[in-house]
Amino acid sequence: MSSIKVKMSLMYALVLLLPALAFGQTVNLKPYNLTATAMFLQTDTDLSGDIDRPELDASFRDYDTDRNGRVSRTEYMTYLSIHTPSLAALHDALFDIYDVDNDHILDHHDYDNFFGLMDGNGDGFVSHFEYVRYWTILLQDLEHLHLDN
Ligand SMILES: [Ca+2]
Ligand SMILES: [Ca+2]
Ligand SMILES: [Ca+2]
Ligand SMILES: [Ca+2]
Repeated sequence: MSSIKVKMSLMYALVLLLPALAFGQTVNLKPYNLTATAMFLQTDTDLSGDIDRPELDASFRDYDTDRNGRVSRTEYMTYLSIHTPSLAALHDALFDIYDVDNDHILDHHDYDNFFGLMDGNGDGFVSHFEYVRYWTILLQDLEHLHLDN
């Protein structure tokens, strides 16, 4: 299968996933590699097959409701409690992971650090493989916060 065809079929999977997220129903994030792939495709807006720093920055921009260039915990949680209320505990934990200096605000250096965590080979790009590997482990580690019993 060509990579374009793979991308198209993944886009289809993403479209199927989105309504559940949008309406805040109970969300099953398994299998994690598919969830991570859907997130990757949302972030890789130019479909280049990897995520660069501007794309990572842009992925956080929606949360910045007062447009001051920084994302406070309140902005982040307010935005996500509207879109995915059933995942509040997960999002709260993710904010702590993003917020490396623990000042409750997401800033440029927080994104630098997070990008570095995902960019396994340090070449300045987060490949699909690197992204899915990172997020699959992360979603597994945080399973107790989002998995229905
Ligand atoms: Ca890209
Ligand atoms: Ca802000
Ligand atoms: Ca911070
Ligand atoms: Ca890389």
